[in-house]
Amino acid sequence: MNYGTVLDKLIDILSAERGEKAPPLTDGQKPGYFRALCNVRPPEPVSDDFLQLQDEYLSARTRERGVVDAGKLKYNGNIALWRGDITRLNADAVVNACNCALLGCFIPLHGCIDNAIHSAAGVQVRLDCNGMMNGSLEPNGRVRVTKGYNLPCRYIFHTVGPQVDGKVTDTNRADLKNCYLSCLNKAKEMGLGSIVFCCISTGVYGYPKDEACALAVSTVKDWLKSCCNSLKVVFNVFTAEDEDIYEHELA
Ligand code: AR6
Repeated sequence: MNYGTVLDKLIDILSAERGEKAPPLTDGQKPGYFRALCNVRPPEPVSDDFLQLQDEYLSARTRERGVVDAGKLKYNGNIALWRGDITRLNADAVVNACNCALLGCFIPLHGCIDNAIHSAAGVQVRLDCNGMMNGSLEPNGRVRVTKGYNLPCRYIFHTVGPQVDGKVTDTNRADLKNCYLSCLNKAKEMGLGSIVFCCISTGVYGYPKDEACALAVSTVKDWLKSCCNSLKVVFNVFTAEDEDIYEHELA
């Protein structure tokens, strides 16, 4: 599908907000330019016209990426492992790995999951987060919930993992464990049927991947055993390296 005209309008609206005029762009450059404008956009009110066009565009992009039904993955007990882009998963909740401002990633086209989720879901997510945070900072290991908007999932669970500087500390471990527990408890409280975890803290925040995986898997398994046996839990990995680590840990 050619989104040229829709993107022209969206880019014009966001450029005008910044007091700029968009440069001449090829059709190939427009999606990235629009995403970058959304990434840097402060959480200020936006017009209904913009939202209608944005939702038309982003929901079409979501369909194009190909929606994957979390309920149909291969489960071992209640747990499945899936490699791919989390913005394709249709589940009750997907977990986003955030920073403490909880407003998403402001770096244009950055490769983190926070950027991927906000960019695919729409500017409404930053607005909702801003409404909840109101300038405060989110402690590590908790969870905040927004709707999924143009993602296939119903809800986004926003959690802040620990940043590891050198050696993993006991506080880092407790914080990461609390990210998983807070999300699992919230899913149970909301009566959800499925939740997708990304590899929290193991990218920009530098938590060693194998240690984080061992903690994630043991925390989820223990929780399922003692608290709830009906929730489906998906471990979502993005890289081949993480897939190997999780396959080994889950075996
Ligand atoms: N789908 C699934 N997993 C992904 C995707 C995706 N589209 N993109 C990345 N990952 P990171 P952190 C994986 O760095 O370490 C942000 O800027 C990636 O391979 O996104 O918790 C926040 O705003 C890795 O396994 O999150 C914070 O400032 C995992 O997501 C900071 O990064 C987490 O990597 C948080 O750092």
